[in-house]
Amino acid sequence: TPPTSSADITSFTHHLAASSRILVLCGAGLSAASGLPTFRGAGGYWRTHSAMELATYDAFTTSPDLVWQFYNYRRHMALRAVPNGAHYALAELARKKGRGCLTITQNVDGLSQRAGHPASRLELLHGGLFDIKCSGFDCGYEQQDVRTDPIVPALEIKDGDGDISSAQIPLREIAERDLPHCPRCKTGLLRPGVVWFGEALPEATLDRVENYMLEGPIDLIIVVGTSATVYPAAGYIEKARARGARVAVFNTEAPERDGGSGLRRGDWFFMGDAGVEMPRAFE
Ligand code: BJW
Repeated sequence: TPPTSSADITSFTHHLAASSRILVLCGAGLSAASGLPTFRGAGGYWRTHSAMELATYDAFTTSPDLVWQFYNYRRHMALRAVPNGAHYALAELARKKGRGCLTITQNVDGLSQRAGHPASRLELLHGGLFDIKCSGFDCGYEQQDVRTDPIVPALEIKDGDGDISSAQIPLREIAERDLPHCPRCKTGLLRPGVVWFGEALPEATLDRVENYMLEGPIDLIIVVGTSATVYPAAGYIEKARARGARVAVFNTEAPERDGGSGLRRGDWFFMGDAGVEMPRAFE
């Protein structure tokens, strides 16, 4: 697929300006320019484990210390990272369009919020890295925006530790009693407030997205930095098409032409780093 030509950019700019109801779907590629790894592809490994395999409830029950080291590392990296041009471009679009733009993100890193994206126009489909909740079945304890790093002393990443995401460095063994425990029930382990495979997405969030969809036709869906392989998130592309939307994709790689999430005639495709391409296309 050829990168978008300048004529395409002009047609996109016009459509963007004329659109009164926009949906934006974000994925890990949005934060790639901020130095945070994506899930699939070369960067999607943490030590010898695929990020996909660690982001599961099964992994947490069998190796809570491994999974906590993975999330503690990602919290640490996300706190040090800064938003890039794409986060800022989307935050500005959201402010400019007001109720005429809704951003739905699969990302948990908090970078859109830190770029000043209005919270009322941002839906977090997969939770947040800085939310914690009790993993005990009947406790229900949860807390938002806990930025303590490390989350408990045993998980501290010291400067001399090197790159602990690399399998070259021996992984510390951490006793279960030193992992984060629930302050309410005292027995349950705390877990990150993110949505793992097989878990339900937050219902109120899904409702708000659904309501926005049903309030009227959608003029445009902007799809940025996502492989569009995880549902229900990926399904919003087709839902928006069905509500009349044209599709603009920002990605370093061309989506497969599989009919589903693939490109169609009339779509825009901006190939390259979203951190560079989005500010340019939004000018
Ligand atoms: C760049 C770039 C640069 C790189 N610039 N671009 C329908 C059909 C089939 C299956 C299902 C279905 N509905 C549900 C399912 C099951 C399942 C699912 O989707 N499976 C599929 C794999 C087939 N879904 C679920 O289980 C969901 N739950 C659910 O449906 O519950 C139902 C239920 C109801 C009631 C009760 C109980 C249950 C939950 C899904 C949760 C996903 N969780 C994760 C982990 C989150 C926590 C964490 O961060 O650790 O979410 S998995 C992981 O994938 C993470 C991401 O948000 C998500 C999506 O990945 P993303 O963002 O697209 O990243 P990548 O790496 O895949 O792609 C990056 C892209 O960026 C690439 O395209 C690059 O080219 C590009 N890129 N650099 C621009 N610089």
